[in-house]
Amino acid sequence: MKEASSQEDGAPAKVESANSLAAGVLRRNGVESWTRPAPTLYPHQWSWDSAFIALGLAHTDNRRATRELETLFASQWDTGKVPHIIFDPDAPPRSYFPDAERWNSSALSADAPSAPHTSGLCQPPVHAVAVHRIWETSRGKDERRVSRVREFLRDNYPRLLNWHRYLATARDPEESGLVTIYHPWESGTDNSPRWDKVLEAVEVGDVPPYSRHDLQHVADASHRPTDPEYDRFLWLLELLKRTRYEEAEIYASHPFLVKDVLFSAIFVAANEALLEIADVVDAQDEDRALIETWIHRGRRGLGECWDPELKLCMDRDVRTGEPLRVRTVAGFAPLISGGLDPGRRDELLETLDSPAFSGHPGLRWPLPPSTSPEDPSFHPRSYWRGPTWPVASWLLWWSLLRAGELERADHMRKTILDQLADGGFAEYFEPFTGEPLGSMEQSWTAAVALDLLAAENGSA
Ligand code: 2M8
Repeated sequence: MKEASSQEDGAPAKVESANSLAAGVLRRNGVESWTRPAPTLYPHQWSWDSAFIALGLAHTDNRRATRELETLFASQWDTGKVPHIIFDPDAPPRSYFPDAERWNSSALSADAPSAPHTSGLCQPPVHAVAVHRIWETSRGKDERRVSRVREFLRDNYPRLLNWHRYLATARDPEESGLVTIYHPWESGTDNSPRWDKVLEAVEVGDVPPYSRHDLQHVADASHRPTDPEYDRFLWLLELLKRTRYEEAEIYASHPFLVKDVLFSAIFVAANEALLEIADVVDAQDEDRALIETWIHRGRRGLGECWDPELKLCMDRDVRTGEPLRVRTVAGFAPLISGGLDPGRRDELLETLDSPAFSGHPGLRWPLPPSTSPEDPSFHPRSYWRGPTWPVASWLLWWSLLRAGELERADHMRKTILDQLADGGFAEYFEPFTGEPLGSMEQSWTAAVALDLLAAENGSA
């Protein structure tokens, strides 16, 4: 993606060409009404990938953006849960594991859709943010487009509200403002050291035999989670199946129950977007009051997870009540949830700029690695244990913008685009060498590039 460099300002041709490169990735990964996260590594529809994809498509193909989310929400469970994977029945056999058969969700739970099959987990709720972006990009366009998008908002508002209600109730029976996850896959940061302590305490039982397909699609197995990590992931899945994906039973018996601060912060930001969508569709006042409660509760909950020594926010083990003290990009959660007092905001920015994150002198690009290079668990090539993820950088850029930190945000936007100009639309990057890792044509990387490029044009 050499042409995407933003270093030289006022180069509309470069932006144009970067745009078409990013749009090309999404086109190639597209399957009828939705988009694969990556051509071979991830051949099904993933929940938060689709939200980011729709957010990017909002700038290039508004209709496809709405279809992406409609396809996803068509598989929403009766509980309101939006499943983390929707399995494509036409994907090549043995192309991804665990597959639909292993999840067996429609046979086990009356709440699951019968077709297409889905996983039994969920992922961070970026969806309302994407829907809001679709609305924003339609404004000022021709009246037919605006009314089509308004219609889309009307149709999907109840689905979004149900999804958020599920998270605020089933996933937070304590009303703490923090969302409980049942599996590292729900966090989206699968093998992050955030989960090490809780996973270590899980006694792995008899995992039915399996073979991993993910390792066939990456250049080096060390980029992906390890086999012992996979055994634990698969064991947790077996335990969830034993409960038939029943929320109350999971809460009573499951060994992995964690208050995830990144998930919770995205939930707050998504509730802010939902509040604006509620205005567009003239939702009832009770809805607005409810969404506002979730926002306040979330910010309060995140405030209680603050670690004054590390100057970051920490996840919490629900079963022990203990904070999980690891320095990762998730610690910037309060920046994402917004509404900070200036003191807390400054502390977070200080941590962001420090050698523990973007200020580390060895970094190829001054962008926050997924795990701090100063944390003992840091690994520069292993998935969420150290590499820089453009999608995580996007989240921080967007949060800086919302916090009114315009100069910083602009600098970060340019840096992300320079990283992509150098290494392409990879899934993640080695933070010191800048080497692209994982999948080389990752949809959400291309999608966030489209959003960043649109901001360059002043249209985001
Ligand atoms: C990764 O997760 C999947 C399992 O859900 C995997 O490793 O096989 C994560 O990066 C996750 O955040 C992402 O949604 C998914 C697809 O891109 O891949």
